[in-house]
Amino acid sequence: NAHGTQTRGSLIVIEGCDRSGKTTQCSLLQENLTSSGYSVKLMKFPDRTTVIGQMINDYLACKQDVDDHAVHLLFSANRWERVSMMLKLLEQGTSLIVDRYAYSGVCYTAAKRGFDMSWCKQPDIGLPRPDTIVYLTLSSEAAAKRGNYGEERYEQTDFQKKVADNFAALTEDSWKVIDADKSIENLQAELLDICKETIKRSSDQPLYKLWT
Ligand code: FDM
Repeated sequence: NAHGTQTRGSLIVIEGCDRSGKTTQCSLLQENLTSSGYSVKLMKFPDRTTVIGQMINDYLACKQDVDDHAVHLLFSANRWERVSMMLKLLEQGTSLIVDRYAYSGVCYTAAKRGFDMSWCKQPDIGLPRPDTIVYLTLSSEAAAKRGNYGEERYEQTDFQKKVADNFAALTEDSWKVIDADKSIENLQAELLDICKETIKRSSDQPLYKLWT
């Protein structure tokens, strides 16, 4: 900045249901921001590379059954085990583009019978609060045109509808809700603008804690 002091990076989260194009868009954001000279790191939750992430992966691949409460806590623990690294990077001025976060955690578990949003939020209270949350929406018709769901747990139409309803209920005013039913290039251009604006706006702002 103008005073030559180190400014922090931004925490930017991209959320959405399966097949909204999140992962493609996140990789493009990393490429485009990096080539424009920004310091950016891509992260994704669940992070399947850790021991906890391996347990989550086996659960999602239906290789292992885990109690619904326990797996919810594993997803949350998988975020907490990355917090110190995230804070360090942000402090060093690197912005993080995060593919799914606690909002997926809440919306997916709360789509199960017997779970409510308030219980689901508890273990993620206090995580670093994103500077921007983008929520990619896709109508069920537009989603159907993108082909079949994969083989993983949760990849069924009825369940995805409940997840989408939960996202709609969780959305706060500050969320940027974007219709993903457009070309990869047009969607990317919109997201790039949002990221650049966020990095500019939040560099001298404090980093808050989630749901506090
Ligand atoms: N998912 C993801 C959850 O159920 N809870 C969470 O906290 C997170 C981060 O895991 F169905 C679900 C969402 C999705 C599945 O995600 C795997 P990816 O993005 O397809 O790897």
